[in-house]
Amino acid sequence: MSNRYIAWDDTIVALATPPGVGAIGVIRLSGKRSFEIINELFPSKDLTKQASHSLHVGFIVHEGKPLDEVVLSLFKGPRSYTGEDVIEISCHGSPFIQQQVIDACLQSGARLAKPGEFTQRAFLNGKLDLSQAEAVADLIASNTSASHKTALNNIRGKFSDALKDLREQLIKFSALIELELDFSQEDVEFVDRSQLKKLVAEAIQHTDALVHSFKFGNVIKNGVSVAIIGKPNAGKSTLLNTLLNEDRAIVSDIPGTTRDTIEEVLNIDGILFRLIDTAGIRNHSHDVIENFGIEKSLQKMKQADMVIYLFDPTEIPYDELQSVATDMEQKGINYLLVGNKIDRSDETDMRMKYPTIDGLLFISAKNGFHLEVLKERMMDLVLKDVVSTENVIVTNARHYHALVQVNEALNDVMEGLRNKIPGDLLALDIRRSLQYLGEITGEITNEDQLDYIFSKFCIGK
Ligand SMILES: Nc1nc2c(ncn2[C@@H]2O[C@H](COP(=O)(O)OP(=O)(O)OP(=O)(O)O)[C@@H](O)[C@H]2O)c(=O)[nH]1
Ligand SMILES: [Mg+2]
Repeated sequence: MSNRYIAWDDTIVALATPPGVGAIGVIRLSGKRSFEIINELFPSKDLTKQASHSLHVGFIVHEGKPLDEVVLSLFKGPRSYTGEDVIEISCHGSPFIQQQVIDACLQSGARLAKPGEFTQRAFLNGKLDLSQAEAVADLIASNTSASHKTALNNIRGKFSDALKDLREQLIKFSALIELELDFSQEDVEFVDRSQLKKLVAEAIQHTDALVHSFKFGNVIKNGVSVAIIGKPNAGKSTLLNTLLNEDRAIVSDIPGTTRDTIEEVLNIDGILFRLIDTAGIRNHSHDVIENFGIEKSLQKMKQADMVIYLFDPTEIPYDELQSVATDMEQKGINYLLVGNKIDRSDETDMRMKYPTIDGLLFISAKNGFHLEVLKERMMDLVLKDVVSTENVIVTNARHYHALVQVNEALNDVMEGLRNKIPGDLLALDIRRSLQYLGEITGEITNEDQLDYIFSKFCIGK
């Protein structure tokens, strides 16, 4: 963490809580003149004489008019979120009062904060690294317990720690190479190449794991789309309703009931599954609308992260199910084969009907039998190819792309080591990987990139 703290000339102000009516609203100021500005509006006490990290109750008074009774929280820099002098004003939760307090601050010399400007200042003052700052944005946007947890982990710096370890590995490597370059005249190769190889192999493994975790990170952030596919009357809409615990889709014994796709979200253990009920697929239908629906079902099947193929085992012969499985396998689809309406037949008999098809699951969508097992299977499918790196998960696309570059550069180093290329060329690739790594934590970032990243925050953060 840096010891130099910058205090910007501009003192910024913004509402830190969501706009609208609430019990309280918090207005935040940060900058050189925070104390001076609020002191003018807060007649009860001289704030410049109060201790940092203290609370004060009193009225905000502007042009002789009391606006609201508030609680002030004082934070003197550098012991504050941004590293500057910060004051948080907790006022009553009416948008009208909040606007008046903000206006009073503006008239007294503050200016409105740009999106993410508080966090940007915190970053520039070394309070957070860039990946942590971005985690603040993720945390604010997170809507499941799983995404909340990863965002929190990232703020606590788990991700930065993982990157730091990686960086140390690379610096160690580059130091060894530079050492060899220094002595290159003497024509001795005293740096043990096998040791270098081991270092790079470790670093590659490290980045591989982080890169893989993005797939899961993305799942946590954006959810998993699950298309429920099958023939008319298989019970797809019934399954959707039972999973959601509500009568969302129309169910009837008339084949072809569902004409258009229906999407609803289901939260299983903190992961959002976007369930998509589709029109039943049959080979021949003379109904134009139904055909249109079927077309859409096939499209959804291709786009979904996961497909539940629901079938009535009393109606689907062995060969047909086998060819459905083969077809999805070939298309590279993640699928579950689920036999429905098992309340009407015998599970053992049905299993015997499909002797060589693995991973079959039998449920009753209508009475909820084995639905918990189905949910577990859905979860397993999500977690299938996740390589967990001590819970460090990459959720940010920018980090992911930079890590992919780091990985590529490292593979070039490895290739170079195998081909016994000279040390100065190896050093080049190593520097390239360090460069990309630095872009994640913000050690190496240009101003445009910074502005772009922080502009995606909302105002007041
Ligand atoms: N016995 C039994 N009947 C079921 C079960 N699940 C669904 N059904 C019945 O099967 C019929 C068709 O159910 P739907 O959920 O409408 O089937 P669907 O697959 O959505 O059909 P389409 O929208 O026409 O493609 C209805 O009469 C349901 O009550 C089950 O687990 N057991
Ligand atoms: Mg239906």
